[in-house]
Amino acid sequence: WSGAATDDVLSKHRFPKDFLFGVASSAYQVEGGRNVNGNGENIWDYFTKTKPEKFHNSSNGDVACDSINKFREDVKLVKNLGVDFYRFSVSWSRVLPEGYSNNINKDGLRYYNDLINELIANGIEPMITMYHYDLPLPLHQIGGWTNPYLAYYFEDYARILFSYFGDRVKHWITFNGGCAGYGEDGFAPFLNQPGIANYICNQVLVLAHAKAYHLYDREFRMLQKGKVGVTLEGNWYEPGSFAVEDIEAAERAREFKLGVYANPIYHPEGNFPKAVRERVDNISRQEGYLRSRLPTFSAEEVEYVQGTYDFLGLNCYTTFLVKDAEEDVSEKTSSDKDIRIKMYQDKQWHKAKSSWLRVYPDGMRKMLKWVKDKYDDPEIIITENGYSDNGELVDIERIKYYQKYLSAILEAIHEDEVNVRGYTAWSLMDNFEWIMGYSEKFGLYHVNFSDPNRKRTAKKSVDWYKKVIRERRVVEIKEVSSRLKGDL
Ligand code: PNW
Repeated sequence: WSGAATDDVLSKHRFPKDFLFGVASSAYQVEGGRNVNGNGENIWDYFTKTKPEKFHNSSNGDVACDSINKFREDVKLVKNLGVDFYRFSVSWSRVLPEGYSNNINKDGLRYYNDLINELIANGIEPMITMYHYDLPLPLHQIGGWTNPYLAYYFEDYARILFSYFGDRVKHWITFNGGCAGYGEDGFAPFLNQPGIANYICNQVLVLAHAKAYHLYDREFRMLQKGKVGVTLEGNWYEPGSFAVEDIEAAERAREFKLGVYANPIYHPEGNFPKAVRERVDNISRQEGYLRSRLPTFSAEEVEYVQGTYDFLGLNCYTTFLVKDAEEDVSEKTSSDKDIRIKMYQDKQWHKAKSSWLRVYPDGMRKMLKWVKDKYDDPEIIITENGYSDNGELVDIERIKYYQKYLSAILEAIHEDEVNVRGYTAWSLMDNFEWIMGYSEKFGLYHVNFSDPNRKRTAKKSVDWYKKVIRERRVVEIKEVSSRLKGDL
């Protein structure tokens, strides 16, 4: 028994000293206060009103968790967890009501200023997502993320955020996720032009991110000394069998889902992944298009975008199984056709409330290793990970989920030497879950949505996560179960 050996054994079960723990939310999902003076309309305001049938119970985020009025209480909840940082997003249309930089809403600025100061006064680091799916309506009306000028307007918006908040904010996430709602019908703006709109959006988003990054480099980094990155969907795609075609199909899925965003920014060579380029070019030709549906980056753009990161944010919830599919030329244009796969999940994996969310923690570890190998070992922050249910206060399944996924992250850190620097639980509290409205709950805190006061109550997972953070290790459920017994 040497002391060193015991330390080593112990350390494998611990998070590194400088590892950061956090908790997340996003503006439209929690803030409410959509109808206050000076606030502009965004695509969620617009579509929840004009297409209420798209949303569970026709619900909307007009009030949501009312965080616009209750942010000081929210900060108390965050503080109670003992986390290092709070990841929240700024509502673009609250700061710039029309999306453009000529009209700044003072009340909007004041809100985020107050929130940032309240966090810092409580020893919590603010981590800001600049864009979490909530595009100002006027920008949608000029084509949204299919309009290349959005990259310029995003740069202007970024400038305003860096200028007003950059003295105190040291972690910036330009974008959350990707082009949801451009290639399917399950998300605003419900464009549903698969194989076309999502690829254009993809390119514009990547360019907009790069513009914001370069702006920070040129004008803010020296003084503010923060970090800028992007958050991407980091769900894992696992081959459905050992067959070579299925192994290749899973790799194709990763490149089409994550690689199209990550490759231009994080891959040493930049640009869209080669396999994506080839397939979309070929299939576009077969389909009779006179040009590829996948936009091209010029050589200057490839260089401009490549390397524009200080860290990579990953939202990782689940795993999909992938099988190769038959080529079917008669099928109409879509990115699914381009990828040519069948995607499914194993019915044996425990299912959460959300239709897409099944528990397979090894996917987290595999994704982290894949990203490390593919993109030259970047600094990674898990910016979302969480479990949905009906909102039970005794949320044993959520604790089990977190326990398993955090163990997978520890393995990635200690066994695979992946450079994971932080972890963020989604979400601080139950909130507006996009088209699912208030029917799926991801919160550590329960919110009573029929109470005008939107009362918050800690779930059992709060106790558990607090202990994890305090002790910097994955706490077993039985270690908090004495306190749970009365409830079980
Ligand atoms: C996240 N998938 O996105 C969002 O960033 C959050 O706003 C949201 O509340 C959370 O998911 C829970 O739904 C995801 O296809 C998008 O597996 C897609 C997937 C998962 C999460």
